[in-house]
Amino acid sequence: MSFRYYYADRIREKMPEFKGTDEELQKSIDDISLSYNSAIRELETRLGNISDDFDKQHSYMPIHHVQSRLKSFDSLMEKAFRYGIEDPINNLDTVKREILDIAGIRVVCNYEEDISTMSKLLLSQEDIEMIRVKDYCDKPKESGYRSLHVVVAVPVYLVNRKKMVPVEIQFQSIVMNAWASLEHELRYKNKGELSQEIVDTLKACAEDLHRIDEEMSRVRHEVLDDGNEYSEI
Ligand code: 0O2
Repeated sequence: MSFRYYYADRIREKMPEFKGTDEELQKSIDDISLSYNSAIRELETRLGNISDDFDKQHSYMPIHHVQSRLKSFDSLMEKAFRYGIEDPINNLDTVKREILDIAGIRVVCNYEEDISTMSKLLLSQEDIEMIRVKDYCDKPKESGYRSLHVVVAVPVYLVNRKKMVPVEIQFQSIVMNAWASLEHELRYKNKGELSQEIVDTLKACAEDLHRIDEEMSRVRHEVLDDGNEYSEI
């Protein structure tokens, strides 16, 4: 996992409108880094534990790999403006309340069916609160993007307090992740702008890949039916 910390002097340079002292700014942003990085670590541990236990019981690991990130401060402020939060640097409590993907985890599963297995197992933990679900597997985005987005609040225990911290978890299959990574890279390289022809081609690729995802899953079941003991939970 990669921890990211925010630095008051760098933020102050870009956002001189912050009304407090450098120490006050550092204190608020330290609080964000600490809480959200801890929440990411907590969830990564839980996902690892579930995956290990699942492997023990079924000789199969549904998770291929996990990526995580703390949103960059620039991108957090840009999103806050987009959400209509006025003067976000001086209203960090509102930013924390409204922006739910400050901490993000991407759980890349082998097959599409593993997405529901893993998300259900995680959400069945009694101290995890579900805040929001966006199912782009069932209803892909206009671009062709597929993924299950779940925002949860996870308890984080600090020196003398417990905080519930929101984290956005994106559950994807390897195939969904391959498309999203390449499409993101192409869009980013082109500063967010792609011609309609390219957009249409990428959407067609997403649909082709979805068929491949389903076919791989079908093949998997054929192989499993041939004697492997694993059965779905
Ligand atoms: P990053 O770098 O991943 O953080 P928003 O659209 O951000 O105003 P919301 O509700 O967060 O509001 O959006 P959504 O669509 O539920 O989730 C946004 C995230 O999903 C994006 O994060 C991407 O990671 C991913 N995503 C959504 N649509 C697409 C898509 O068409 N292509 C790809 N490759 N990824 C997508 P950010 O914030 O863009 O960036």
